[in-house]
Amino acid sequence: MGIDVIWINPIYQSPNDDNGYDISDFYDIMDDFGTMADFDELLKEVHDRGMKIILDLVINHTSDEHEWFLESRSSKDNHYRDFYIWQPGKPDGSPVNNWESFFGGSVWEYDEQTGEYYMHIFSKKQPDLNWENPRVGKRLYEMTNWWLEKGIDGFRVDAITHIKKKKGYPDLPNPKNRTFVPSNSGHANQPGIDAFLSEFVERTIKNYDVMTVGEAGGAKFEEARHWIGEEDGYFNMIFQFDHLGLWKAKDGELNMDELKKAMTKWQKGLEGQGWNALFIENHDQPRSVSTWGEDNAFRKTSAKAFATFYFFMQGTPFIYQGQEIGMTNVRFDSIETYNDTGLINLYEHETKNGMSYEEMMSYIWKNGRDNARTPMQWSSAPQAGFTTGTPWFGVNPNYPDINVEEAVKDPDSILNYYKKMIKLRKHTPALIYGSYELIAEAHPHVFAYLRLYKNVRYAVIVNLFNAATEIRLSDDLEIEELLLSNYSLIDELNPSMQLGPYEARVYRLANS
Ligand code: TEU
Repeated sequence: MGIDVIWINPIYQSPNDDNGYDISDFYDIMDDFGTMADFDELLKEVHDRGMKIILDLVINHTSDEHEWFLESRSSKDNHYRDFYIWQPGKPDGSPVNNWESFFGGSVWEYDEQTGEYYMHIFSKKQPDLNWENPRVGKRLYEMTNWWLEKGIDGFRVDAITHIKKKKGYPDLPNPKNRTFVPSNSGHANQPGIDAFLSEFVERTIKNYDVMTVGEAGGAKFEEARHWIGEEDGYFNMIFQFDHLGLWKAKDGELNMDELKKAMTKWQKGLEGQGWNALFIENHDQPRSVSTWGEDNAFRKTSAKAFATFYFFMQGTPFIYQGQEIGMTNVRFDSIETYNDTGLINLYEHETKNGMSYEEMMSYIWKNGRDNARTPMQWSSAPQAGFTTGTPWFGVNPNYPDINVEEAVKDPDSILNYYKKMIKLRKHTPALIYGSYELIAEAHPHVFAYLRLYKNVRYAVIVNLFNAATEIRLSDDLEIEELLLSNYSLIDELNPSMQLGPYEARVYRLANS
């Protein structure tokens, strides 16, 4: 495709309660994925091709099957007890506070053995590490450096905004009188997190020439410089989530106003200060073509439109596997078929509280993380060519039509469009280094921006809706050349443009 870096989701030893984000041995590879020798070979082969590999670094929690936790839970005076967050319950024996886990229910799990609760902001098989204990940090630095010494090229740092918890674990305001309340304000981006982060960075990644991207849910834009400042930020980039979910607004319609605001805020705000991580999909989100775009008649066109929209902004674009062939959401009939521990907890909780099976399944079909986790569709062979055995999770039944083999052959495919985008970006300094300027700000359907570098100018113009529309470029923007489009027959150089549904164009403009 022309990509430079591969980010692999966790492949460490894990009982796989949360797709490998529950690590039981940081120094070993999960059996399903092979051995350390296989990993070393992969690393070498990737490097031989001039590419790089970054791994997930999961240091907010471990698996409950990690030896530290096995020791920790064994007795109150064990050397590892304070590696995790243990608290007695309330006097009536109920959980320590009203914080709700991301995956449903309390963040506290009672442990018979020692009669105390441990904290887990994700599944109960993912106990949170106690970063207040300096010995935890030491062991994590050691492990991180071990991987860096091996020669990997960096990390995507998981859930890193959550490592500091609010002191004393107080109950959170609960105006709706729920059993548990969403608990971000107890553990996302808490004061004091900076001390943990600076030491971590000082002792590990700062000493290596690597690339890092922090998953920073809850990080405030105003504090972006701490996170990713060019000079002394913790990471090179962060994943922020301001733009996600905006397709849920207004009866499922895209909220253009908010989208323009969210993207532009980060684009303008980081200019000259730091670098954005650009993405519209990952393993925690439903498929973009099904949510932001349209996955039937306009699947190809809308996938390309949303690709164009984010790909030419300032920052490093990430592509999630399958996005490049327009893989779609999936509808499995039965909850039994699903895998995501968060979804299954939610299903149990909501159906117990009276939500109907149909309502629940349509929620899952639309929002579930498993939408993005069906096996990669390589070909029209059984199981989409992913395996000759039984795959770990159901294949999307649309694989005979949507697969890599097909996409490679079709000059008009989404895959070939991505290749063109990558090539164009790589060869156009303005699309890498240029500043960003939103244009047609008030247009309800078109997302348009300029990239400006020295006196060179480019315009990216995308109709993000399923209806034709028009737009007129202002007179000072003189079109010179159409560089890319997802439509074939267009009037190339007219400043008054008729745009078809999901039509996208990239132009080079006359120099300013
Ligand atoms: O996701 C973390 C996560 O869900 C939060 O950081 C959230 O996105 C954010 O706070 C929104 O406010 C990561 C992984 O991507 C996910 O797959 C794992 O399940 C999770 O961590 C636990 O390791």
